[in-house]
Amino acid sequence: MLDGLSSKINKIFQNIKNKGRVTDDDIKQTMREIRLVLLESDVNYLIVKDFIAEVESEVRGQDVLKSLKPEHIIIKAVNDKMVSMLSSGDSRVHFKGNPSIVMLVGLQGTGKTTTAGKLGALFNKQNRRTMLVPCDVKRPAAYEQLKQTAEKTGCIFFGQMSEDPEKTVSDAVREAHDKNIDTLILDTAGRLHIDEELMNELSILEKKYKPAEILYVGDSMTGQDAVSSAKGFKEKLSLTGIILTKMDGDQKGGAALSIVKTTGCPIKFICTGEHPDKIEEFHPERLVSRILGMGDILSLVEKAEELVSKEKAEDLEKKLFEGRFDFEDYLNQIKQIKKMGPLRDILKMIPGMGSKIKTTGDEEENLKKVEAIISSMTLKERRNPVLLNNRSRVKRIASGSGTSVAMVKYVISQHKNMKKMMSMFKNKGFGPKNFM
Ligand SMILES: Nc1nc2c(ncn2[C@@H]2O[C@H](COP(=O)(O)OP(=O)(O)OP(=O)(O)O)[C@@H](O)[C@H]2O)c(=O)[nH]1
Ligand SMILES: [Mg+2]
Repeated sequence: MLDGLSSKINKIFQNIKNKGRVTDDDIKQTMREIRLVLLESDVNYLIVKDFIAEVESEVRGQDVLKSLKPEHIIIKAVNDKMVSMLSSGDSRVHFKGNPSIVMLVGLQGTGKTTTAGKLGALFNKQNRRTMLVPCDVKRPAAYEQLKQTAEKTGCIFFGQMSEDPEKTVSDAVREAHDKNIDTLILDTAGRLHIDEELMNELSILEKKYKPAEILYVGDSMTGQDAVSSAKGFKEKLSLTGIILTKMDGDQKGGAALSIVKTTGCPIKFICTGEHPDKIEEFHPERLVSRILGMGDILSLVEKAEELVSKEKAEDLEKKLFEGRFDFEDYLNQIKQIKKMGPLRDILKMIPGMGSKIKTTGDEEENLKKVEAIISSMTLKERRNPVLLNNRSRVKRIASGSGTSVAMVKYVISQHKNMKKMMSMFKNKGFGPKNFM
């Protein structure tokens, strides 16, 4: 996500770091470079202008020329101003009304229908009962698409669509009352351009049903087009927030960085893929720390906490240091890592890694192979790796896991090395505490 922007900004920071003290010219040059990177990332030029002016005034106010660590002052100023550029009011969803109605609006193909399912699944996890309501009468296939989306995401689907969206919603509200459904997500029609007919249709729904949330769904890959159409929707409807989709593409970041300032609406969610769980609540400070290569340690910790209990982690640490870490533990670790999602997503969240690590997908493949190899060991072998100093066992594991003898030997030697390293630490008087 926003990798290009991230690596360019990091290069600028690295240049200042290498300088030590900075001169007035260095600051000017740095501001020019940041300006260029933002413009190249398709951020609106007026927003860039204000942003640079604010960062520069902040940096100079901190007496950056006398500082021994000027890069800290500059990074902090960029960080703070970017967070404020991405913040506007409250980015939580506010449910109100019975049922609470969440209306999704946006141009054609931006991801409304897909997002309706993702949001419904997310709301259901928060103990709500969500029904998806088809309000797109324009495109004949839209009904079926939403129906399938509902099935995929475990949402209830409202099947009695009428020719008139107003009647559809009124029937859906009645059904919600009958079936104890507390949340409706309206999947509205898209258009290639903003037009009267669509806006009238949406305005009528807004006036009549007063949705708790009207969320504009914008395709971040379209950059400034997403921003200008958001502005168009905002003029006709009381948008309460923005959802940016397709943040997984190699888009430049312009949409994310301009849309809040342009519309005055908070971004509430970002979507990073087609899969139903590729939706995240939006936290400006987290996105900025990802862009600035400081990692997203909070998201990482949250993810890890969901999966590993504290006791389990401590237990594992003890085993490692006492040299009792066998293949059974190894396998458990691999399973935990896989549960956290693709390896490259995890690596990016680690501070300092973001801009440096280019993952190729090989890691993922290797992890799968290692898992297959350990799975092909007997429980006895896993618990007692010494047994693996045996050619026929190694051969059996290689054919059982569909890998090679060399690969099996490699995994065994890696495990040995790890144990050796840990016992070295132990002998030098290190213990788990030194690493906390
Ligand atoms: N990569 C990626 N693709 C997405 C994301 N969200 C949606 N898509 C894809 O974008 C395409 C359009 O999505 P839809 O949900 O049909 O868009 P829509 O706004 O409902 O389109 P209309 O109903 O025609 O206006 C589909 O192929 C989706 O799979 C995302 O976050 N990442
Ligand atoms: Mg749709």
